Amino acid sequence: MKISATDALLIIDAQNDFLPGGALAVIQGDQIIAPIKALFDRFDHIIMTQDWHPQSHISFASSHNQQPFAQIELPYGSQILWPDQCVIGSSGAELALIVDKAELIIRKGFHAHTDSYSAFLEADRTTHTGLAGYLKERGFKRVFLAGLATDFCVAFSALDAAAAGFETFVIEDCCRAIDHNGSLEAAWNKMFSAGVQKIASNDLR
Ligand code: VGL
Repeated sequence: MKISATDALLIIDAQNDFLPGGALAVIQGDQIIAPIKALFDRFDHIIMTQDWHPQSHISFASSHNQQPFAQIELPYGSQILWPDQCVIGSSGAELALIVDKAELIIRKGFHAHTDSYSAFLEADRTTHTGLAGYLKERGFKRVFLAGLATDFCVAFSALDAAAAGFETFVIEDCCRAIDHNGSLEAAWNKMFSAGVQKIASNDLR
């Protein structure tokens, strides 16, 4: 597949807390770094996201006296509770991948009472991050996703990218999953149903 000037590479949450040793370490999360770096020269346009939570964020188990991975009902729906991670200003929240060429770094999950796996729409499904408008205004047609984690922030972002009208691809070898209770398979099923395509970085020229 040939990359064109109207394609954007969207790198999701490549942050220290999601790498081995981090607060919510994704198994083999560090193995995405090399294949993503190999794509830097191939894409003209790179955009990144950064999870950016205030202390005592609503998605933190510690905010509810619960254990990580418990699930609770919130006004906007069901929420899995996570270890404290990507706290604003912490080293865990720092990007593990410095991309000089990145044209935009969009932060998400900064509202204390709403989580945001997606780079486009927060968990209330009504608050927009502005990313769809940004991509449209700049004339991008296709979005290629890489990052962490396949079954949460990557999948939610891919689904919303497709819903916003972008042709959407997930570069599988540039992602790793949390895979909690079958979440990886469920995420792929949802993505395929929505027309999201799975590709390998080797497919890109
Ligand atoms: C993520 C769980 C909680 C992710 C972020 O980046 O996929 N997953 N926060």
